[in-house]
Amino acid sequence: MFDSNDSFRFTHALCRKPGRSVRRGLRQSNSPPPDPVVFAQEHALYVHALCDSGLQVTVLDPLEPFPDSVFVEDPALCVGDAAVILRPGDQSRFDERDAARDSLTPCFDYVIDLPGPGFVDGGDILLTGREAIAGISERTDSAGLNALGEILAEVELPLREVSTPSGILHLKSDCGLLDAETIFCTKRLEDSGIFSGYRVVRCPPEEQHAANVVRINDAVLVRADCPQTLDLLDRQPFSVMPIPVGEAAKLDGGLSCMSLRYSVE
Ligand code: CIR
Repeated sequence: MFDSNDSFRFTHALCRKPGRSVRRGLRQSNSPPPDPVVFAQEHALYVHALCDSGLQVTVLDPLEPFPDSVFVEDPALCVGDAAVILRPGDQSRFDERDAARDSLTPCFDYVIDLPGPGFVDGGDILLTGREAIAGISERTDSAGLNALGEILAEVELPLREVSTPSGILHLKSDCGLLDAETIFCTKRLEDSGIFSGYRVVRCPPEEQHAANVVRINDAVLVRADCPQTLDLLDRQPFSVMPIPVGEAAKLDGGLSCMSLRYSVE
């Protein structure tokens, strides 16, 4: 059964190094592609921070045929002692699910394939202390969320379907969990009303790209290039770890998407 602490207390994480092909990753803007060497350096700092926050981290080798495979959060969802293998909504990423299944099978008691025909990206699922908030987006549809809801019901975790406002790639591009009942998010996401009933800390308007924070045990990972956010979260009861993610950001990636966090009893 899902416990509210499972939303931010973890013992392990799984990451995958970016490959040379990361240059060809999906991106919404015409910004220059990421530099694979700098991306690898930033990724190493990210892994280091996960270790510093108390996690035992498995770092998988690059998967060159899949330019976006560094973003391991999208093809799988870890909930308690189960891993759900999702159905990524962009065709170029769909078969990342096979690699996700291979790497998660040794780590989990239960590995469950999300049945088709729908699609779900992990970036659209925010696990709080009491539910999975699941955003319909360009990558995630109702059929996928209905199937996921049935799986999560087995661990007594309700799934609540919401709309990711248009222009936002994934629900979690604009939010992150600070504790089981507190969400950090942009004004546009707060204004959509989906977090009513939660405590909300609003991201500084000049730093909307900082919203995707990741709480891990007694630390929170925050983008290093967002001074107002670092300052704001420094006043909360956890330590703040600034992490450079400039290259991931060129592919619309952030902090949560580069790891799958889970707990082993
Ligand atoms: C993509 O478009 O799928 C990747 N370039 C970025 C994925 C980022 N994932 C996430 O925020 N969960």
